[in-house]
Amino acid sequence: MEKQFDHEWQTPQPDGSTIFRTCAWSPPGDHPVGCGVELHVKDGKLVHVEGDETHPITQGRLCPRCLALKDYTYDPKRIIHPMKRDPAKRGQSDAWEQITWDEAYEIIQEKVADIEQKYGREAIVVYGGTGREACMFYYPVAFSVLNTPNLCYAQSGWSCYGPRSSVADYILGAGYPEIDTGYFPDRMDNPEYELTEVAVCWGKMPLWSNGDGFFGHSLIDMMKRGTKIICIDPRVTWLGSRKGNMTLQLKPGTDASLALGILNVIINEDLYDHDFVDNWCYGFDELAERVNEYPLELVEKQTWVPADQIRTAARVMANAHPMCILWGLAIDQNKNGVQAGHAILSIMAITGNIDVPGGLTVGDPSVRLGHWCTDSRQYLSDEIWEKRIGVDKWPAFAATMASTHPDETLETLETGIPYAPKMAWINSSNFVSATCSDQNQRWYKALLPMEFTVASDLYMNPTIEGLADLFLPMSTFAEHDGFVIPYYMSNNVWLGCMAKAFSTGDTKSDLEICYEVGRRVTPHANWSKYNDVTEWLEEQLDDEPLLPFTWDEFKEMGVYFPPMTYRKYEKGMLRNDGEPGFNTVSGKFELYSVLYDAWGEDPMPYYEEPTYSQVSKPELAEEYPLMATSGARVSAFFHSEHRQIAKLRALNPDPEVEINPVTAAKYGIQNGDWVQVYNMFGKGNWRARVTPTIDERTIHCQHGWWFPEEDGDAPNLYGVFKANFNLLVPHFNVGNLGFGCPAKGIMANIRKVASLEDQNEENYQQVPPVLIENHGRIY
Ligand SMILES: Nc1nc2c(c(=O)[nH]1)N[C@H]1C(S)=C(S)[C@@H](COP(=O)(O)OP(=O)(O)OC[C@H]3O[C@@H](n4cnc5c(=O)[nH]c(N)nc54)[C@H](O)[C@@H]3O)O[C@H]1N2
Ligand SMILES: Nc1nc2c(c(=O)[nH]1)N[C@H]1C(S)=C(S)[C@@H](COP(=O)(O)OP(=O)(O)OC[C@H]3O[C@@H](n4cnc5c(=O)[nH]c(N)nc54)[C@H](O)[C@@H]3O)O[C@H]1N2
Ligand SMILES: [Mo]
Repeated sequence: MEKQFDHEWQTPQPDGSTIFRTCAWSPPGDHPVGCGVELHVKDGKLVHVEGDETHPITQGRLCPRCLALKDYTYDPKRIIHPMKRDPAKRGQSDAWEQITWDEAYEIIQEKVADIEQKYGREAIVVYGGTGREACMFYYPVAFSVLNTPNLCYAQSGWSCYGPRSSVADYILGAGYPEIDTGYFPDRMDNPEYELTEVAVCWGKMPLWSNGDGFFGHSLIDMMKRGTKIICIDPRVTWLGSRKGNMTLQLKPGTDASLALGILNVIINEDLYDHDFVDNWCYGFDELAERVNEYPLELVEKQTWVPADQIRTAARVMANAHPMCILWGLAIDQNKNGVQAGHAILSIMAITGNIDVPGGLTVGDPSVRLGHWCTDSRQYLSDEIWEKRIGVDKWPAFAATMASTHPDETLETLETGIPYAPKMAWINSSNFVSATCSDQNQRWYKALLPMEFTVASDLYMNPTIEGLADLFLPMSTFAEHDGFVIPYYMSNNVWLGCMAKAFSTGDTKSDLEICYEVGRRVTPHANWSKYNDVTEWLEEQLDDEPLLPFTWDEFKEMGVYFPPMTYRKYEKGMLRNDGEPGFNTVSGKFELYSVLYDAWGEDPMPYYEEPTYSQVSKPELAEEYPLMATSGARVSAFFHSEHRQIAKLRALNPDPEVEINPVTAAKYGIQNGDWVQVYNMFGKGNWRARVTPTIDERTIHCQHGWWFPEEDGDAPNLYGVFKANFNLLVPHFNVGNLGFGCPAKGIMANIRKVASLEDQNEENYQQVPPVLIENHGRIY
């Protein structure tokens, strides 16, 4: 088929090198934004990286992580051969031994057979992290490769994307919706597209994060055409401070109250879209009643945002057409986040901005590339699927998430109830240590007794050093073939081709590992039927009528935009039965959730104060007078990745805590001083960045820190417990449906310390691995 725009896969150069054009996804770290890169390759080696100006979305722009790909690829610390280690020597960095892939596969085969025979395959748990390419394969790794129902994303309350996707599913009947930035080959110039008048970045900072497939700089393209931005954030960001834009600087964790306050203004000032509400919404009267419980004076008290600012923002949002809210991670990392998300989507619905040009696009369910991910479940019997850990207590969670419940998984590891996991497969997560878990030492201790642990990664990290017995070395996106699927198939507005440009060492992709291991250990599943992974890639395209091209043709195309249709709810394109409306129980957008009602949850959005705040715990207010938030993204790093790449580390050499100058002065802290941040759960040290962009009552800590330059042996494990915000975050601070955690809103205090090493008498280094007792369930 014809290409949709000018693209050349390979361009030979006069000096004998070749320029390859491909779409990036991690590894190394990135969400599926599919940034267009030009890889200059000579004699099979990467010599230079540029942005691809012919890429229709990124148009030549790249972040520093892609620009540092050469350093990342050839760093001597990168692991490019499989390695094994005696389980008795976990935590010893010099005990690894290089092996071949055949030996690695043999070990896996033998161990899986042994675990199966002794305990059953459900004793294997696969641990996966955020939306890298691996996340499209970790469900297959569990279901069709290892044939276990237990795939675990370990962050407490599945607090990333899972909550937002589930809310969208429950009340909108669709996958995670995102702002429309013109998903046509000619993008915003297409006559069907309309420019968003006002875009609201709500707990999301896309310029640094480019979350889940959305290229954040599209907002800059839109601002150049006239879009105005409202930021809802405890920190004033670059976007929020541009002329004509505005920031509502809220107290962390109070988003649901603010959203209800905004709804109050829109409904009581009659600023809503009557036509959309009358025809396509369910439960408006109940919502109108509920918002009256949130007068702006109360909302101001709860959120710290002045009432007149809330009123102004609500009016601007309601009067702008189209308007779109980009809702981010702060909605997930909040036990009240399901309600915040419900209220935010309700603002979009009643202002008539769902699935309209320039509004919030709803995924077209007929564009399905990526369905291999969930299809892999067919290879599990119903009997073994029933053994999925911890979901029986969380029916709402079980309805939308094909994984274990993270908090329950930790308790199962600790107690052996209902059965004891015995083998771990760590796939794309450095979770035990730096990032994707809370109360990290509990996870570390709970995983130490595994009989066998495999990890696949590109570099050594604290989790693998502390726990693994087998290391499978991975290829970067530039070193293998694959698809880039923004929004992980829930909203396939465009698709990217990842075409191999060169290779390094003995590295393999997640797909190649699935193929090789799957054929060996689960022959009844699909992997045995292909002769190589290219056949598998071909089949994915063959299966999709809306993707009329072969794998080889796709390489030459680079990017493909499937047909884009707006207002699909009017055309019968969203419901399984083909009728107009939304794919929900009521057939409408549910301002009142029928499902929540069935699950015993309040069917309407409501506000709940963070569990650990000065308001909820007045007795601790003096001891912990500040609200801490964490993990706002920076361009140098993707979570715990990239700390060993000198060029990137130079951009952000130390873990940082942002403190307002007034607060800093009160504590005698100067810019650049080391500061201990602590609360009743834990502590760590960060370097002060004193800045007026953060509220006086709030501090912000970076996440994901470890120090590849430090001693890797346990208990130090590359210093991973020295500046680790997740030690301050408890487990089981989830909402009624099983989602959320307080990583973006928890009480804490600060004190000046001498250095990173100055951790006080209860130094975590001296008493590992377990420092926090099991707090159990805290509601
Ligand atoms: N305090 C605090 N903590 C947070 C957050 C926060 O905001 N605040 N954010 C949380 C969120 S939203 C998330 S999603 C988690 C993320 O947490 P994780 O996903 O666990 O992120 P990393 O710690 O970077 O671990 C990923 C590992 O996978 C490797 N890797 C990269 N790409 C691939 C690949 O394609 N295949 C394989 N096999 N390996 C790969 C990397 O080298 C790295 O070692 O962190 C959470 N932690
Ligand atoms: N460079 C880089 N990009 C990344 C990642 C990375 O590690 N590095 N991680 C990826 C992952 S897994 C994810 S989930 C996304 C997340 O990306 P985003 O959804 O953009 O989330 P964050 O960057 O965590 O936070 C966004 C903003 O929320 C603000 N915020 C903090 N607390 C609150 C609160 O309580 N309420 C509100 N309204 N705002 C709050 C922060 O100050 C910050 O400016 O980024 C992805 N992209
Ligand atoms: Mo995430």
